[in-house]
Amino acid sequence: MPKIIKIKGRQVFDSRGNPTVEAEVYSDDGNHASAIVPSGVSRGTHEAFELRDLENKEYLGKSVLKSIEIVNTIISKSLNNFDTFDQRKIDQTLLNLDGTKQKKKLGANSILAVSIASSKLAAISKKISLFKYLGGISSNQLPLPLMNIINGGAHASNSLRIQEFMIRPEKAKTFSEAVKICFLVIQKLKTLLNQKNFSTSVGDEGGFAPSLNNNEEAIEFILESIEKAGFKPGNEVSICLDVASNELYKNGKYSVQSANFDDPKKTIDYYLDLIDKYPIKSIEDPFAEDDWMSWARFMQLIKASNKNIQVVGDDLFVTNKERLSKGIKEQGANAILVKPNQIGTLTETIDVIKLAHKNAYKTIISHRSGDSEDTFIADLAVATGSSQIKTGSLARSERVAKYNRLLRIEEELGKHAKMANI
Ligand code: 2PG
Ligand code: MG
Repeated sequence: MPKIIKIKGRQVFDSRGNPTVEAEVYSDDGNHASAIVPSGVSRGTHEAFELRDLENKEYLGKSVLKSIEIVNTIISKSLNNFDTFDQRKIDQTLLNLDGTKQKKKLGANSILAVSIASSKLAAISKKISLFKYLGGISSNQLPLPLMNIINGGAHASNSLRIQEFMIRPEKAKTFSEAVKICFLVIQKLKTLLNQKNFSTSVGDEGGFAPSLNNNEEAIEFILESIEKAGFKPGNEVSICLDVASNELYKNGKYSVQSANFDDPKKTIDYYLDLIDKYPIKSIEDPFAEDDWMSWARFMQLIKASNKNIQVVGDDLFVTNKERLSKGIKEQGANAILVKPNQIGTLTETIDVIKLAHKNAYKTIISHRSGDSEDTFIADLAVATGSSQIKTGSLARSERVAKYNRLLRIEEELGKHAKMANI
């Protein structure tokens, strides 16, 4: 069994130009592997702790040098001589070293970089692809992309209330076909925006960030793009939203429709209207992270409507098993967004996915708005048989890198590759 002999941390930069952690793990068989941790901006308060040097004025309080020091000293020393194939033991040791609920001592960024890099190293030592190492030889399902093609909310400097307007190719038979469908819709959207003199510069996740007046206008543009690209809205290409409503919540009210705050009942009615009017198949974070009552009420109405709508918990669940268990009990959603850095170790991430699948919840593996060239989540999606991946638009290399990795995985699987269906 190869053993860990050295771990090295370094500060690198993410797609927003902010410092982040990279860890490199070396084993005694001569191999090494690295991982870069992403960072979100619309963060849930229940997420694991991201350690930054708030007092370091040189980097405006954003550097991660303390975290790098932790990787290079405490973590490196504690994992020395560990079996690289024993991911659970590696992660458990990291958890024990930290000892706090939200990983406040070492920082989830220090821990996750090492956790992920160790798994990549193990795959290299075994000379197999990462997705096969993580998921076993039967991993052969490619996820449907939830492609974010118009950016709003905290991800763009326009005034769109909803954060992400996405498309999902419902019937793609291969991953390459799925990407091609999204490409065609995006190209049409670009033409339509240009024709109406809207900006086609992009936001943090690569989607266009035009200064549209309201959510409906963005949806109408996407609808027209789907049709003009030659696809049937809803049937072949559906619209999916991430409201990221934590950002739009104050004193028990939501400003999802406009800058005015409405009570949750009105917000629920607004979503039901949108679903009635448009081919929307998935809504993420329609309510705030602790507004369990609105989530449950909404789910009841969705069920009663007999419409097959995916209701996704992101800030609600924060990739945390306890929060997901509560959601399952209270019937607050039917899908979970999975972001490894919300929880901090690979083992915990995989355990959450298992719990979700056991309870018939869909899983969507997700990037963060501040991301990097690291493509780990593409392999994770295939390894865990997750039906969807959310990793931005077909723009900005840190987003496209994940799609390109999935195209390579599909090629490697050859005739054994199959496409997820919803
Ligand atoms: C989200 C994510 C990713 P952030 O809300 O789903 O799209 O955004 O990384 O900013 O939390
Ligand atoms: Mg979200």
